[in-house]
Amino acid sequence: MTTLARDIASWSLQDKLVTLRALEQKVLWLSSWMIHNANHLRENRDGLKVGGHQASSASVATIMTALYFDVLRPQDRVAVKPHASPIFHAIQYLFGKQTRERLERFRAFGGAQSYPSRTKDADDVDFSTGSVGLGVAMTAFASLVQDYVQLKGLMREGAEAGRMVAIVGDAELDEGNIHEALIESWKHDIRNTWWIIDYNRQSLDAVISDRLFAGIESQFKAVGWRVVTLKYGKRLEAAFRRPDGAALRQWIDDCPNSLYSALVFKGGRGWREHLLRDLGQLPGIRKLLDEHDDDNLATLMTNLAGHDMESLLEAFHAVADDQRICFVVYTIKGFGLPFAGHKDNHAGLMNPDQMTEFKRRNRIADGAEWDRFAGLEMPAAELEQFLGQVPFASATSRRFLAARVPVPPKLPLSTTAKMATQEGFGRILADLAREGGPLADRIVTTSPDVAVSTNLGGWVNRRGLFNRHRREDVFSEQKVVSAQRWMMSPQGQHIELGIAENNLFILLAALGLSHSLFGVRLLPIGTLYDPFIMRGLDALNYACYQDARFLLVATPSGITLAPEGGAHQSVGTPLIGLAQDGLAAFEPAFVDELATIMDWSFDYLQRDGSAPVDDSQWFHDVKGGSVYLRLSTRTVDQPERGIDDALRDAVIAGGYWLRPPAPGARLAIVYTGAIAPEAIEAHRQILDEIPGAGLLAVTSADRLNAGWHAAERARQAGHRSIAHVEKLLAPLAPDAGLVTIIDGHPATLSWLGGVRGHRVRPLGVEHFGQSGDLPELYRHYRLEVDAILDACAAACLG
Ligand SMILES: Cc1ncc(C[n+]2csc(CCOP(=O)(O)OP(=O)(O)O)c2C)c(N)n1
Ligand SMILES: [Mg+2]
Repeated sequence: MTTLARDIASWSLQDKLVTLRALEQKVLWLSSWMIHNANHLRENRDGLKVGGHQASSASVATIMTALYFDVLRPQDRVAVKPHASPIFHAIQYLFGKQTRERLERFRAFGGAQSYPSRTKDADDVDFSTGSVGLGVAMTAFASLVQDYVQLKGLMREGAEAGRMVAIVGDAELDEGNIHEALIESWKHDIRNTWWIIDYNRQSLDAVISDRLFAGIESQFKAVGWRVVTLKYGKRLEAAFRRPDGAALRQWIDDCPNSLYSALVFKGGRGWREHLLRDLGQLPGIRKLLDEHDDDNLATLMTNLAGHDMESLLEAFHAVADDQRICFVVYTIKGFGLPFAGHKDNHAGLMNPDQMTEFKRRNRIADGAEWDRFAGLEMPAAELEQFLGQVPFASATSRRFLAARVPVPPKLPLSTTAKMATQEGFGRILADLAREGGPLADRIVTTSPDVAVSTNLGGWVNRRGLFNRHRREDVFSEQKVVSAQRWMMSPQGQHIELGIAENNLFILLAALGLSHSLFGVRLLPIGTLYDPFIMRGLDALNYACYQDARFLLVATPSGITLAPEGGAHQSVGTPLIGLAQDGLAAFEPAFVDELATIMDWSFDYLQRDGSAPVDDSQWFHDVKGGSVYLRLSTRTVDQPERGIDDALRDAVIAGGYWLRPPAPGARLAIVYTGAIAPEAIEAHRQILDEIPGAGLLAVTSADRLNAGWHAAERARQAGHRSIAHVEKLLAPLAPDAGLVTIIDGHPATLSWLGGVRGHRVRPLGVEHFGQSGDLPELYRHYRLEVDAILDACAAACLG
């Protein structure tokens, strides 16, 4: 290449192609070497497999080179298929945004992550991936959120809408959550979304059935996606234009996936043998075979569009509109590596001999393995010049900081003497909607078809449904009386989803990252029935893993939903609340507690996840996180009281004495949530026999537990620290008994015995499935007053 102009905008296509091919070669080298180094050259102290996916990475080396070094703009956001993580890190390394040390420590502590991670990687991952399918859907919902903030005029001045791009493994399309998201993409008419399918026709175990893709293409089209299929590269296209080329095209089109893959692996001789046998009678084909030696024939026959830089650039740059697009890009798993096309190559690694050969082919000298430009034909200075002007890398930072939304010291609260926490939640939001203000304006609610039945109706009536397109509520236009007014517009603040809990959690992930992705702080609230958390649990975990911030309101819950049916009872969710990192779980019994918790949550959601934290501190209390409220439809008597600062702090720390124990008391009843009336009544009765017995209200087993662990860790590090739960239990006699009770798994509270060595009689639900009314169910599951009294007797007997 001649000396190039300084401004790459004026480069010819040919110069750009030469440069991009060089970078592609380097990206493939670095990704392969990174994995090789981790598996073969680094000390392995535990004998465990390190792994990494050389073949899956090679499959997208060309696509990702085209995207990152030419097509993408800084405002674009990408979900990279999980097992192409090495390619992503190699690209960032070439941009100077990833260190050599972290590449050397790929999959090691503190090194580049196995799968791209927003929170654990240092090189600007947009969307974490790992659990296949979730990152793909994330791009569609991120685009919806971009529309939400843009149409409300909240984006930064001059900010342009980005494209949300997913690089998708073809087997990811087997994940149901993708199809759930597709339906939502149609309903919300999502735009600016590209799903680029790495169609290597291989999954982990197998070669994919040939018939699959025809179906998938029609599915995309049915929900308004443009499907762009990129099958053959320029060389093959040229061969098809030669005499008898049409027959060659037909032959490849008809070639079963598994045969094509096998021939890719076998190489030139294999191709020749089959082509001679099937098309040898055609003079054009014979001529073509004569002109190509085995290596050239293999190169020609594997010239799929996904490995042809020119075809890819042409297709990506041809897009001039914002319609959602699915690119089906034909690729070869392991392209350019010795196990290309082999059906067992998913976890395959080049052995040291193969690596030596690969290194020789890449013209890399010993010691130059990590060099950014070693072995490339282009001068390093020209490559640097190019890299310095790549549009995607031009932004200094692609992560934004959004101003905090001020949270009032108290939320509006209009309680009645008897109320359920679910009803209280609905009222608080409806009051917020009516009173307005900055907090109300940044709340966005969403629900998978249970907005009304989780008491969001009042809020939605006032704030409306969000949609890019304005749609009147036909019932209201027709003057049909209804409690719900469902007007849709870009101003609306409720995003209605179909019944798909995966979508709920992935949308919450996208809404809950709006501050970082788009510089606009949103306070997302998602509602669903508590048992269906399990339906979307992986997606919930995914949202938390990315440090998205949202309030999850799950109601009704437990067996207390009673006649609504055994199938809807949730037993294990309190344990999910206890165990899920990044999610502070609460289960208030009373509405004033709920209001206190919600008020705190709006602040907690906005705490800075990147804030430094030391040994003396409680990790999530500093960094903030998301919040899960487990609520109930059971109406209970509300206490007449004001919540002062001390009570507020205790509710947030996880518990307070509703009836304080006498010093040295031998017994305490500890309850959580809607079972409060039984605990209160049992406590009243037990006072005759044990006058000093206490009644402990646990608003958050999760926060009590986390605070306890935090205090213990701080002490181990030499700091003075006493946990809230330790202070709470301090007045009790050392051999006191605790009777714990929750409408959920008893292990949620039974750990309290470990705090000071108290004996515990845990009550709760272990089996589920019966429906009935509350007295029947509480008797059946032994949550009624008598069961508590029996447990108290047992606890006192020791
Ligand atoms: C939810 C989930 N299930 C299983 C896996 C394990 N897994 C990782 S990659 C993969 C197959 C990927 O095939 P494909 O998407 O076609 O990618 P390719 O390796 O062909 O590029 C599987 C099953 C996973 N990461 N996530
Ligand atoms: Mg595949």
